[in-house]
Amino acid sequence: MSALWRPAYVAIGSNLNEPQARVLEAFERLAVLPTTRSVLRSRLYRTRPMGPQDQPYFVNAVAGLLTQLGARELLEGLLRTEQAMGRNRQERWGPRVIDLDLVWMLGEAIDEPGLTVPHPGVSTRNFVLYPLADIAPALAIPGHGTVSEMLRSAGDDGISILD
Ligand code: A4P
Ligand code: MG
Repeated sequence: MSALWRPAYVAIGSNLNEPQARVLEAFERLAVLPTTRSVLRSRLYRTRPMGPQDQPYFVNAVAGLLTQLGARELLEGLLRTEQAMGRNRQERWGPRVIDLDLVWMLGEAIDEPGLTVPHPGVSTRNFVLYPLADIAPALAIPGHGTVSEMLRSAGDDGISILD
């Protein structure tokens, strides 16, 4: 018997090497992870960098997946995808070709070295909350309320819709 299909949300960010194309490529790659389907795609947003300001603006988006993978297996798939797309880790919060963060997964509350779910940045980062609100406005993060509520306090500073 196969495992349950569970919803999971993955935040996508890029600010190097044609970021808009990299985000679209990431959507495609997420859709072909093992035992995983891509169900929803947010709009794409142009966002001011959080962290060092001497780097290009980011393009951010969120993918809504259904997957039979566990959280750790999905994280491994995200890290492999980052590597396949040429990510090399350097400066914290520095520029990157692609960053894939597991934002939330049904039934998972994990706080371990190497994996925290829900992702701790989600409640304050408007570059995650705006795209997440496109596809999951009613999603509740324990201790923080719904995505719509978090969005109201995070505000829209430095963020615009890419057309
Ligand atoms: N890790 C732990 N939990 C998770 C999770 N839920 N999802 C671990 C994904 N990874 C998770 O990540 C370091 C390690 O986090 C991974 O190996 C994984 O085991 P990283 O992506 O290599 O490190 P980083 O990105 O340099 O640092 P950090 O603190 O994770 O940065 P963030 O939080 O990812 O932020 N500005 C804008 N406008 N848009 C952005 O997307 N992104 C960042 C990076 C900075 N500024 C930005 C944006
Ligand atoms: Mg990351």
